[in-house]
Amino acid sequence: MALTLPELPYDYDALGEYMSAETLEYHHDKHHKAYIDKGNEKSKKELNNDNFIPAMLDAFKNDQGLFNQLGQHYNHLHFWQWMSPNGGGKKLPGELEKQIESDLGGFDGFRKKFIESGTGQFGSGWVWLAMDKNGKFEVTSTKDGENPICYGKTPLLGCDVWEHSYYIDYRNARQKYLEAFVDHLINWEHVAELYSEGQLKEVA
Ligand code: MN3
Repeated sequence: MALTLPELPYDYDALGEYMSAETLEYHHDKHHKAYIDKGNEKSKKELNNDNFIPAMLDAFKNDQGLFNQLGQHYNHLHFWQWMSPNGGGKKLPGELEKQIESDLGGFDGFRKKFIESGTGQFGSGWVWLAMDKNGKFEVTSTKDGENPICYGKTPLLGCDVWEHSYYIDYRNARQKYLEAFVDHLINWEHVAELYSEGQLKEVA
């Protein structure tokens, strides 16, 4: 066993004009696959889904070259699931909506912060909705392949702001891409799942 590339959870053309089949073919089949191949190649031990997150955190401290691949594998694994056809907008599951209301000023506050943070991330990286150890939500961005786990936080939602994620469909208009992601693509059900798993972890 080694890390493998999961299939997309929808057809390549399922996200319509918001993210084209051409983007998904390059991004999933080539970019994500390359992170997996290089991660398997660089790792001194056999990686699998169970030992992968501890290996990513170890590499974050000790092996930047390996971390780049493993961080990006984690980020993309969820990125495909953080989108769905007819997603996005204000249709938030109840518990999630309450927490976004109290910590971020509701959907509108979240939307503004998420788009600003993603637009403001200089160079390649990711923008996140994350939960800290006290269960408080925050919007943050990270560079390159980093993610909130590296900083002891739970990622609930992430959007890839590397140019390979939007250049075919939006050219250099990163803000338009982020607006489309928030308004039409976010799979809130997956965000809610990660939120309840994160709450369980805190109790345990
Ligand atoms: Mn990417």
